[in-house]
Amino acid sequence: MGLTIAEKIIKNHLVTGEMVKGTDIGIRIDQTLTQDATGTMAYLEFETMGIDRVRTERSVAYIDHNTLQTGFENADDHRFIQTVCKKHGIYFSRPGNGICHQVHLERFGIPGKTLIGSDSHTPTGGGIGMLAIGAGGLDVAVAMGGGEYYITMPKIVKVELTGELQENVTAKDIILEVLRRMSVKGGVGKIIEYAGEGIKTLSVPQRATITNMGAELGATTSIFPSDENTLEFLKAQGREQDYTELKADADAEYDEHIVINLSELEPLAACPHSPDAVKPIAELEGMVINQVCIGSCTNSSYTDLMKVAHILKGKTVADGVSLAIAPGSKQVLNMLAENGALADIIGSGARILESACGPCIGMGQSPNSKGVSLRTFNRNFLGRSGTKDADIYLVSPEVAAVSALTGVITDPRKYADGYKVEMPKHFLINDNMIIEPASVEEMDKIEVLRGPNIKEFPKTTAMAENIEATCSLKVEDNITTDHIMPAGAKILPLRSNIPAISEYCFTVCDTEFPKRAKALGSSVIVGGSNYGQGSSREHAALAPLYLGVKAVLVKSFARIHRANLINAGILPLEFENENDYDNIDLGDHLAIENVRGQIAAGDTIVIKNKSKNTTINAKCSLTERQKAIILAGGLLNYTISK
Ligand code: MIC
Ligand code: SF4
Repeated sequence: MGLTIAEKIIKNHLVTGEMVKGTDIGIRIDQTLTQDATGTMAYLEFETMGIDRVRTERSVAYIDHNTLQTGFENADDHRFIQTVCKKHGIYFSRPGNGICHQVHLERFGIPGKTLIGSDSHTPTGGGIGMLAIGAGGLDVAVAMGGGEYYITMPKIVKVELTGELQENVTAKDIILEVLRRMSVKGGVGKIIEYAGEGIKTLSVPQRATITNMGAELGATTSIFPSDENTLEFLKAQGREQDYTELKADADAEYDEHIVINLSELEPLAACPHSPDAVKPIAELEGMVINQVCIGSCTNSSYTDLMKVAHILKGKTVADGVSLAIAPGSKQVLNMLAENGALADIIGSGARILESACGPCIGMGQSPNSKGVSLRTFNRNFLGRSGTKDADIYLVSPEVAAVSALTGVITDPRKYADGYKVEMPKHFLINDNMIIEPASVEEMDKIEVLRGPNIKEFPKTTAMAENIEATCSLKVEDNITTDHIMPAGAKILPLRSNIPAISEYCFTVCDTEFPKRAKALGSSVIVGGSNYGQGSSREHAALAPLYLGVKAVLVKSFARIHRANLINAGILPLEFENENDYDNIDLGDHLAIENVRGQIAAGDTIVIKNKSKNTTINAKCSLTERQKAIILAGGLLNYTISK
């Protein structure tokens, strides 16, 4: 039987297990990336492991999230990461150099290699044919130390693209269509592989838009073949030597098959508050908007912004609209500056932001009360923009730019004029914002600088014999990590301070939660399906850990968050019978007797609801390794003990 692209890469990197779907495998990791909001913790964890120098082919740390410096915290964290990198063999991308995924694609991504990153949009690398997976910081720390990365061997979905996009219908509309069809949980346990004649019409940046937002499907990752377009991109980045061809075998077998005819696609938008609430722009046309934001790791490439500049040239942003634009990288911004496109953007009245995540993670540009904001980003979860009652629509740069001019949601096909952005033959290459690590001889001389905001990784203890706990929170389906551990300009600076950041845990849903959980001392969170979707932030597990949460009992989990709970030593439980969700209420007293024995014995954990005098069975399908991690009180304890 032939292999798919993902299977070929996995086969080449397989260390533990066999490529049998649904079973656990350990793969060798060639490259890692971190960003600053998850990186501080990841490097603290790396330091705790006591390894001198990273054992990957390439590890890069980016500063792109926490760039709004309203106090000493973020600058201190940047300095900490910079010095850790210098000492331990990690490349450091300075603030201003751009968003991790965009820069990694431009300067480091290599087809056929494995990459894990402490950011859920790491699958952006799939656009260049990498097996690129988002993970918790601790998993990335372990991979930097040369450890394998464990995943459940995913099913493979073939998304076959036929036809060709009409003018002003874009790669963003392709991924929105996939989201419309598959939903935010449709990708769990799956890799999405793109194939078909239509992919030949898509450049690497367009493919990266698609694989980037594949994170919103809950998928393990998404991947495109590496072909002539990949070669063209790598050549233009001066990295022709990194090219290898990658394609699926003709007789490769897939678990699902979806066909999308690009010629029939129309401009789409994801409506509030979920990336899969997709509607045609035609249905939303005429809606008055207050803000437009263009940028993020989904849509901030050179080609995206050249198109935006073309649309804005000689025009003025509508009276009632604030247009903010954050180019994805210094390379993009520099090229726009050199060729004059930046002048066209500025001339229209757009507000130019630095090359960073910015408004995508609520770092500035929160919309007005009840504001309508069109964003080229990938997530529109409630409150993420910083304004809880704002409505965020996720759209393509084309929809965003034309709507910024008209002041209402507008179908960009009306603005079609035949203009096509040419892929540059040579991108502007200047890696002066990437600092190389110290040599092996010099590394001992480097002092790691820590600011007062940096607190230690919370210490965990081995799992107790019994759990006695109270239900401290009951939440619905599709809870995101933005609910569990909100981000934004006020909270993000506390990412390296678990005691302080824990005060905000779940406050989007229930402002009393942190106080209540702490007072209870030992508690359980109950939730619905797809619990923990969204980001890779391990803080969504570390803050509950700090607040005394011992287990999370839900209908189903999102992949990265479940892994983060296990890494933190919190027991991830799923109702065997989903109706039991109704049999637990806030404040119920729960008991799991002989929990260590139950975990070791098998898949079912019996929970006694002492308040209702009932018994609930929960699934706890852990691999032997995961059992050992949970029993040890988390991955860090487990790794150190090994
Ligand atoms: C996000 O887009 O939600 C983030 C912010 O990039 C997160 C990482 C984080 O919370 O630091 C992610 O996607 O993993
Ligand atoms: Fe940054 Fe937004 Fe991309 Fe997350 S999704 S990495 S916050 S740009």
